[in-house]
Amino acid sequence: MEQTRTHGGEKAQDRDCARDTGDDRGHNRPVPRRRAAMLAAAGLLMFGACAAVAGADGGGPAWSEREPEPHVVSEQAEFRVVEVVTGLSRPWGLAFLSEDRALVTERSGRLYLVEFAGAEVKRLGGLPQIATGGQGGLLDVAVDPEYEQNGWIYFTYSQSYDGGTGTTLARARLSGTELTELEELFRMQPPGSGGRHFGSRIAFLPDHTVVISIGDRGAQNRAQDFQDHAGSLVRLNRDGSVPDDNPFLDDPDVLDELYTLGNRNPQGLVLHPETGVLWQHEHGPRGGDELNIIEAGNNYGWPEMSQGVDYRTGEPIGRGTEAPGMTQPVEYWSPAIAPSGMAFYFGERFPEWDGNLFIGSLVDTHLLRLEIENDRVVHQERLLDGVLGRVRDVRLGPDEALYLLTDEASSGIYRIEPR
Ligand SMILES: [Ca+2]
Repeated sequence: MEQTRTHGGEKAQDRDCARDTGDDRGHNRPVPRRRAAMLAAAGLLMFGACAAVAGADGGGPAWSEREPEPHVVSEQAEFRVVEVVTGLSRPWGLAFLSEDRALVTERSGRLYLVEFAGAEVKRLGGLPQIATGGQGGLLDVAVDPEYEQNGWIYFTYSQSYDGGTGTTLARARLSGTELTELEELFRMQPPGSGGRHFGSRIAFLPDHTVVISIGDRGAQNRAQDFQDHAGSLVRLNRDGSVPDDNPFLDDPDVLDELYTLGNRNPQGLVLHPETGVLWQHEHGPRGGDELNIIEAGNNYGWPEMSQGVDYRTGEPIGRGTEAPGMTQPVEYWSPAIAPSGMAFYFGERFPEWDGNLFIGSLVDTHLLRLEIENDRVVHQERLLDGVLGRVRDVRLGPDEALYLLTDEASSGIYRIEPR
């Protein structure tokens, strides 16, 4: 059963990840300890197993009101965790359409509408052909900044074309439980082989252009090949055309869509709601996971430089930890945390957390809280360490609560709210 495979063994090096976990890195620990203890104590291990089977065979997710962690006392805030939806199989992205409706993707290629008011989860139809396998599948989902006027929903996925597999951005509108007016906006060129490093998050800049992150597809030198979309951020107009102020338009050696260069495998991308600055994180090799502040046209160094080292040899990457003309991360993590998902918290429900940045950790199964001053990380706190499992996505809800997706065979949507 998939769960056995997921939890098996030591942290997988990510060159092995497609085989070991179907994802970037496996668990550091066999099973999240407190989660296992909690499930056992609540007599819910059987429930969890059944939910996983239901998710895997198409039974799908179900509403839940369980409180896996009813009272957490942390450095700044007391909160509880409510499992809103259970039985998702490896969800990847979460996006709110309104106060009480959200979309959630499963990497398996399923898209669901979550209706909070009616406590319902509905599977949506009308998706394009998606190439699942390895780290690929249906990935991020995002809602147009002017959704109430135009109804557009954006999503990224891996797709087979031109003899390989690549990351694609598409949009569609929602009519009942069907996607309609599907438009493919962008596909990376060239595609790649294997199932690794597709990226991919979606964010909108203040001018409503869209930025997506694309991994190096497991071929590191592609990130410094500027005739190649792999290993970069790409910026587009919402209809897929190239904005007339993209940073490399006047450079014949660089593809017009490229917004940044030298990114390894970014799975976190979020706009700071007050400064309008784009923040990004990406997986490093062995160590060297990075938090970056994005500036148009910058080269973030992979694989010319990294704070991590070569998986196999333990030797420095490229020129080592710095290289001329390349941008250093704001923060890095060695050993790796395998970051995924990211949200700034601004809201009244957790005034203590105002302006903090929250990042999910896959390999260390926690939610990281970062305090930031003058664009530097000044303090870090691990929340829910080992409690829920691999954290795949983090979003700020319209209700000013934080929402998490876990990345397990039986996963959930979790709401963090004041106790
Ligand atoms: Ca870098």
